[in-house]
Amino acid sequence: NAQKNVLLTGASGALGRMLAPRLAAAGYALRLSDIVPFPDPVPQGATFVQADLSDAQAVAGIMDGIGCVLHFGGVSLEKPFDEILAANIVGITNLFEAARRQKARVVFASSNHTIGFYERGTMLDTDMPYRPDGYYGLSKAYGELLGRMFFDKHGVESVHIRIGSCLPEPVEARNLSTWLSHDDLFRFVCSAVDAPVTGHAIVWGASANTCSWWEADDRERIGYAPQDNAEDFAEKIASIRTDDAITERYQGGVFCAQGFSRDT
Ligand code: 15L
Repeated sequence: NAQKNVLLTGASGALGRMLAPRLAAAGYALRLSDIVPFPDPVPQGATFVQADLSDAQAVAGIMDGIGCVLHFGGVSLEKPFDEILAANIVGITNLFEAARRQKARVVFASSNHTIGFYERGTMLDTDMPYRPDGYYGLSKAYGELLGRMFFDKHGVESVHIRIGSCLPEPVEARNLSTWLSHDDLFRFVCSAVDAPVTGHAIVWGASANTCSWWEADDRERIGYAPQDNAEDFAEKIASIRTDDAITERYQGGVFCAQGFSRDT
């Protein structure tokens, strides 16, 4: 694993803190970055650099010498557009510009909120039209399309993981279809770093869930095979639902209901 220097943005977030020690222990030459300090002891062999993704010069700095960036930084929830614009849209644009100069691969923590307005139970392939459920989901769709353009125009490789719900354990009925275990995310991220060739790839970031809504994607190119299954927790969670009709109707759940004003 020593051949590529790996940068993890968003290292201080929930998934960053889970991935950082595992990546370091697996032997990756690891640089961590976030807009806020790293709250845990920095794993042995890793370094931490504080940086704001909306600052192009700072992003160029943290990308110096990097062969693959795991982009988990930015805003992870629905927020007013100006916050999404700076952290997610300007942020990932700065990152791809730096990746082009470095000839680095980008692995992007995209989201199911790119397709949140498909109804639950509708089976989806990753090449179906985007149906973002807010500015957050729209910013993730922008990231995926930015990757498409940077590959077609500049040959920059990127792997976009459309993460469902990455939690230690599934906690509600929706997670029977959306759960991604921590182990499966870690395995996936390693495959995305190590794969010899990826081109521009979009993959569902979900475990091998019996009740999945998500089908064809580019996983064969990455060599990704999830091993966990939310069904193992069905007894505990199958009856845990909200009492909101919009939340329960759509794949994106509560993100769809936030600020919803269409006459249905
Ligand atoms: C996301 O994109 C969020 O970052 C995360 O907090 C969860 O809400 C997840 O989606 C989900 O849809 O469960």
